[in-house]
Amino acid sequence: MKLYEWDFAPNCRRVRMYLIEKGIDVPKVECITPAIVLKEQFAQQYSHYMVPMLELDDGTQLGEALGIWHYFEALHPEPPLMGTTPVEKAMVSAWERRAYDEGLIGHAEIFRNQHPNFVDRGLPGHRQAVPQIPALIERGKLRVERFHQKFNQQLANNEFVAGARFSIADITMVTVCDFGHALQMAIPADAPHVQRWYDEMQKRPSVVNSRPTHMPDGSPMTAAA
Ligand SMILES: N[C@@H](CCC(=O)N[C@@H](CS)C(=O)NCC(=O)O)C(=O)O
Repeated sequence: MKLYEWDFAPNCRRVRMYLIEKGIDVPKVECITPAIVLKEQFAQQYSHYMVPMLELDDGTQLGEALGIWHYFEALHPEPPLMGTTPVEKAMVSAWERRAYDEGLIGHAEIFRNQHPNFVDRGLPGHRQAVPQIPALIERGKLRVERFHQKFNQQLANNEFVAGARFSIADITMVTVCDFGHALQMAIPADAPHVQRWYDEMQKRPSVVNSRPTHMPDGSPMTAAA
């Protein structure tokens, strides 16, 4: 089994943090070149052309962080990270999806539409040119503002993102906050409950040990304050 990934990529971190929480060790293959393009060999091998991708020993390729989580959750149910009761499972899925759609994609809109290495690569997973759209940078910022307000409200009444237990919703949310830090977008001062939760998260080895080591340009990554 091998996990194909890119150290900086937020979606790869979602899987790394999950694996550490579960205590599962999977050999990793770094797939990015210094020009911040996925290696040609990986592109030849995997038609979806995105990381993370988990390749099983029989050659089966599992894509999407969510798909990879489901695979491991079925094999290793303890500790549960995707909920146990019907209500808990629904809440975890909903809050994880909100963190992804509103937080991760909001930041990705800013990152991909402004980074000089992503000219004509406005979306991941395409080998044909996809132009950057500068207007999406401003829209991404609005999306991120609304995301922090929504999660601040949720965390005012809950210890963890989806309720009383740490879950994949927290994993995606940590990833989003640190992606924001890399883009120099701190947790806003008017989101104190997000900041309280974020500070608590720093006590988890999975958070500390899954952090990317380098920015896309190769400079060392610093921890958020
Ligand atoms: N929906 C996918 C998204 C995967 C994705 O967007 N991966 C990005 C890295 S975060 C990627 O492969 N980027 C390669 C590129 O931009 O060329 C998931 O949740 O795993």
